[in-house]
Amino acid sequence: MNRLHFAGIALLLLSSLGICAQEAPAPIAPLPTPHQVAWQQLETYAFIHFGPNTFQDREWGYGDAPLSCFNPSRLDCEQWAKTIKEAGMKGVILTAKHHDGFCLWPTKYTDYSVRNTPWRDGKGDVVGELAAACKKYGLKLGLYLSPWDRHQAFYGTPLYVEYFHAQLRELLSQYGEIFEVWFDGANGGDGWYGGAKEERRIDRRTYYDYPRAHRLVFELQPQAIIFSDGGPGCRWVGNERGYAYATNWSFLRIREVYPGYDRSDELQSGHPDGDTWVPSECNTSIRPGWFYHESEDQKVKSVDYLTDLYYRSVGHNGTFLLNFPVDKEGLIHPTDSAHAVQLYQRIQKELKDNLLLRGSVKASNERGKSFSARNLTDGNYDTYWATADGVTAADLTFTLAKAQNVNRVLLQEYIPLGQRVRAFLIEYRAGNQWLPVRVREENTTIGYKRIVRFQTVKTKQLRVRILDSRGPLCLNGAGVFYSGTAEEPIFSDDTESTQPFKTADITKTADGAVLLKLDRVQVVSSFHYLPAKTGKAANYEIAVGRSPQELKVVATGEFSNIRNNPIMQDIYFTPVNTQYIRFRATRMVNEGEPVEYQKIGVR
Ligand code: FUL
Repeated sequence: MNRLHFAGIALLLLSSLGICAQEAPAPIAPLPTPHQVAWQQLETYAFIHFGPNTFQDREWGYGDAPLSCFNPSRLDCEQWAKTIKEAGMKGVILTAKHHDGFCLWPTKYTDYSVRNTPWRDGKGDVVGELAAACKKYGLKLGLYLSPWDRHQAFYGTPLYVEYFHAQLRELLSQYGEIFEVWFDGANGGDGWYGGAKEERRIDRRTYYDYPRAHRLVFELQPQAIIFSDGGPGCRWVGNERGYAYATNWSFLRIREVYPGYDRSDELQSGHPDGDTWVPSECNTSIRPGWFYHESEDQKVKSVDYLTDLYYRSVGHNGTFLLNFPVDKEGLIHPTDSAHAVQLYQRIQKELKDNLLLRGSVKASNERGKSFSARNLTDGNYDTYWATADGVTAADLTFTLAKAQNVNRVLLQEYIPLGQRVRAFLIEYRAGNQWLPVRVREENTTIGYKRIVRFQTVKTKQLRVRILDSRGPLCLNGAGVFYSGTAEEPIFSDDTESTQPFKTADITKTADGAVLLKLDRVQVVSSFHYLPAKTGKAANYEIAVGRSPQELKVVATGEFSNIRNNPIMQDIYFTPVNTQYIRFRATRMVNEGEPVEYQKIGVR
């Protein structure tokens, strides 16, 4: 008997027994690779930013930091790994090379690396030490290799591209398995460039020869997910605040997106009509900056705030990449590690008890026995509830063991068959009627995981009404929870200090600078600027004086990374007695725009 015959007879037998051996629903493209599914299941992992910037109090090193500055006194990658593990995270991505070009591993290809620093007499290797710590603690390792390099004299020439690829090969062959390779899209143009100190423009789409770099990754580390604005493995979520929009498709029209994509807003919800599976990764730092600054020791994101981000990243069909700015000693700061571990405990507590495990789930449509709604709570990733072909809307009714407080619903689509759901609604039973639960966000997509928070209701029944989908429904997980508190904390996006600014009249000068006039001469020691959506300053000059005609420059510099991370910019200078403060943008992120601000002031 050949295989086909056997299958036919088996089917006949099963259907005569009343067990309809239904076929699985046809997949709907775009589809993830098995590596992308495994990557998405990691859910949370850590980022580490560390390098000369740590010692020079900078976010974007110019590429000229002396090698002697890199000398952490107690660097301990096991301390990082332990913290990350205790925070429930599954891996860590390290800035092997940031934009300043300094290499945290003893690369063959430049002198500008750990090899020529006083740290461990030049015998250290941060990448190697972290790889060993990850192995010991069961974490995955990922690496960030900045394409933009403000150090190398030959940046901008074809030689640099060879250099970049050679370093990539080195990193991918020396440190064991790599789960993610991070290609950053930022490029501010100017740099040290071997002393040339000039602005260099490259074509971000073509210069680095990404297709070749990708082939190298596929060859040496086939499981590695390649991050960039447009993937191909996973995409930037379009902000550095750590969240995706509630509506979040794991697709992109991949040919349109390139590193430094200017419609980054679209990355927050993906392209519903995208042709390629490129899921979102939500990255943010536990502090305002990516690198360590002592001045931010009091600005570590609170556990409440981080919890909110978890729900808006993992709970919005993304992964959560949380950065720890390792400090000058070479350690994760105790406040940062405490908050990260408490975040984990908090999530564990809020989503500990799936009330459905003591209740029941009924579906208004089932494709057949093997696709029953029971699969939603069996804990098996690969069994799922599915509806019959042509059925793209259905209700799931959840009955709990007793009436009780609830305020979270978790849903998971079986993404190996594609992302499908376009709209749903959650209702609860109140007496004889079904009422909608009160949510703060739209209920549209589900994807790998969607966690809906709503105002606490006491009920015995809930109903998820899936209203629209790209095909038959395929869901492999569902949960109902009570977070433990009926109160929803209130969140704001700002982590800046709430200390008031000095009262000032603010005007613009004829040449476009911003002039602040205080009511009298007084001591001023800092300037603060929260950029607006457009008109972002890239470089600044601050001048002070007792009259607008006689101003003296007290600070100049760069607002590193302001394009992607438009947070409050704080500039501190030697305190001066002054009445006038002039802020001039000496360079704009988008050339030609007048400078604009949301908030501006001095203290
Ligand atoms: C950005 C960079 O410019 C920042 O410095 C940081 O590395 C962040 C994660 O990505 O684009």
